[in-house]
Amino acid sequence: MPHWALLGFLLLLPLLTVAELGLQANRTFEIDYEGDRFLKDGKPFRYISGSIHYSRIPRFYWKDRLLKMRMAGLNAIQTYVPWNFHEPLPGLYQFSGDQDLEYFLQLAHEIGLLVILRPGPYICAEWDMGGLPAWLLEKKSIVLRSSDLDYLAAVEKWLGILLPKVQPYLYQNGGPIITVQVENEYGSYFSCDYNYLRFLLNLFRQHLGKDVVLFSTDGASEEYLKCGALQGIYATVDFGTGRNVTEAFLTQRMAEPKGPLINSEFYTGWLDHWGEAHQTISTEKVVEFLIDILSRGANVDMYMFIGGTNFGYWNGANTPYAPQPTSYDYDAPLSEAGDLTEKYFAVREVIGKFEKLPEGPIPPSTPKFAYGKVAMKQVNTVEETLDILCPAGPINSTYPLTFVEVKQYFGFVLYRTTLPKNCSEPVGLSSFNGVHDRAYVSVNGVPQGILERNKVFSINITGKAGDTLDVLVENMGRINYGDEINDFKGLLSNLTLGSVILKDWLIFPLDMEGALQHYLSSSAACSENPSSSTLPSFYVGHFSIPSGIPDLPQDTYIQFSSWTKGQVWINGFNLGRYWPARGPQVTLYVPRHILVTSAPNNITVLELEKSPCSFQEKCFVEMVDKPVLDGPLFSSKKKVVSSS
Ligand code: NDJ
Repeated sequence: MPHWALLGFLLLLPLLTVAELGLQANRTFEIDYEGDRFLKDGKPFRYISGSIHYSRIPRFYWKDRLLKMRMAGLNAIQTYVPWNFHEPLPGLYQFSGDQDLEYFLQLAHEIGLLVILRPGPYICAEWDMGGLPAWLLEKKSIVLRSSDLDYLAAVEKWLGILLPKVQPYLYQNGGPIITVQVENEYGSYFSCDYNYLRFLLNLFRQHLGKDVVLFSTDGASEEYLKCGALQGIYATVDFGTGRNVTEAFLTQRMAEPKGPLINSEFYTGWLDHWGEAHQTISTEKVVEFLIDILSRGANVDMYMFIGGTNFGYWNGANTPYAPQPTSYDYDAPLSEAGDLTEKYFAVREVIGKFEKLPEGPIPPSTPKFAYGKVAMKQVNTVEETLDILCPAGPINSTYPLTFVEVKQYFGFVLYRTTLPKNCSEPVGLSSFNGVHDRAYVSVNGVPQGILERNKVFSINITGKAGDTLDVLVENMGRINYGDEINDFKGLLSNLTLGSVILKDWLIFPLDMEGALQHYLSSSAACSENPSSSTLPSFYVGHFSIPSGIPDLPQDTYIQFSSWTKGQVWINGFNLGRYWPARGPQVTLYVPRHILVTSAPNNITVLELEKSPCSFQEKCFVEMVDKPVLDGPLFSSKKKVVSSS
């Protein structure tokens, strides 16, 4: 049986139970300070790892991606655990399906990959609020990532759930986890609170025992290590192709004069923002630096080896406020969709110079299928759907409340009031930059314009006294890096009309998934009198998987030519945000496991600005077989960035 087939066969076997993992004794993984290396079962060991975030890949594809990583010659993977992915509400824990961390760890183990686990609690990662749950902000003045007592209490409770789950998967206990990171780039954060790090260290030791190697990661400069490194936690650094490798490792040596050299994040690509050119790093640079790092006997994790997708609302943002798009392709060796790239083969070849590569074929890229154009119909505006979107009815408040105050953490909230005076001539509606993050404004169902955080603070509106003013506010993703991670959403300050403060709001927290169920279960009759295609509205379309073509359904990409900005679901699965009008991302990845062959597939689109649909024209989305992450608004091809 070829090696590849054997791997497949092994994967069909029931995965090891926690108890069985525990039976494998006498396994050790430790730091050899004298030898500047790790020892695994007493023998010198160096890891060549790749980052994969299970939260960005559907469970359906975990095995495929992990096998490709193993076949690249990696002996380890590195992954974050995003707290907010597992505890969406205080005390509500989710660890099944796409959130089944233990299954992911077992798979890695079966495939022969060790695991470097990064449970945070803060992770950064271009992930909403760096993985911290937004409900922490219910205490308005909370100092996150510090010894703030409420923060510590929440962390203690969470890690008390998480760490006992991963403890059986430690290498010493028969599992794949060789090292565990404490916090993430803590030295980049303002609070510099050693008591907080000591608190975490104690918690990790209490739950994971004394033997596991705990480490920290910081940018490779003395300044970062000052607040990020702590005695008892092994200090590592991260750097990309913009750095001098010797100098970068010397900074690690300032904190750790002896022990293994480790680059915990060697950047194979870089992150994107809406409205900026797609970032790439050339294969040549990656190869040159990887050879340099490995030649020194250093340990390395390639960040990312596969980036995956910010499905739903999971993207984060940088400052000044710049949200990241849905794709987290990262220009990594495996594409967002798990395809083998030129970079993959080049990296594999480099690894092959240092380690024996596993034998057998590499799993192929998954085929993509262009299902073609799908006709879309406007069904209702958001305003027309309020009964379904907000069945409990609105909250009354003299002044606007934030998302957290109405316990809506993601998506959209509609703020409604009436105009206190006639505005027959245009009057300024001003937000004082209190709109987080984007507000779609209408008066009596007539679109007036868009307010946007850090960009558009005021628009002119017209209407009559007593008219309904609707302000639909979108949360575009919370800041994940830097000192402003307490990122409240909604209307954070009053809106004024001319010099008058607007009061007496009706606040509708919107349950989009509820509306989805409605559009999935009903035949979604079009509204009798479809309103303007420039009001935030739902659109629905259906497509069937062609019969007679083998191996369908296959993965695809959904393209929004002439659409502007919104959110899209297929068969109820929230694929994420589209915004071709700002770019650079133009298509969204559609994994095949969400498609069905037994019935037409339902596409529901929430277009927030302007759709191409009108009474006369037909409008479409299109299912294509190639991704476009570097849209036409940005001409620069293959821009090489220097990362820290
Ligand atoms: O540890 C961080 C990781 O989670 C380090 N990074 C990564 C970039 O992908 C990722 O967030 C940094 N991000 S330093 C900040 C970038 C600011 C533009």
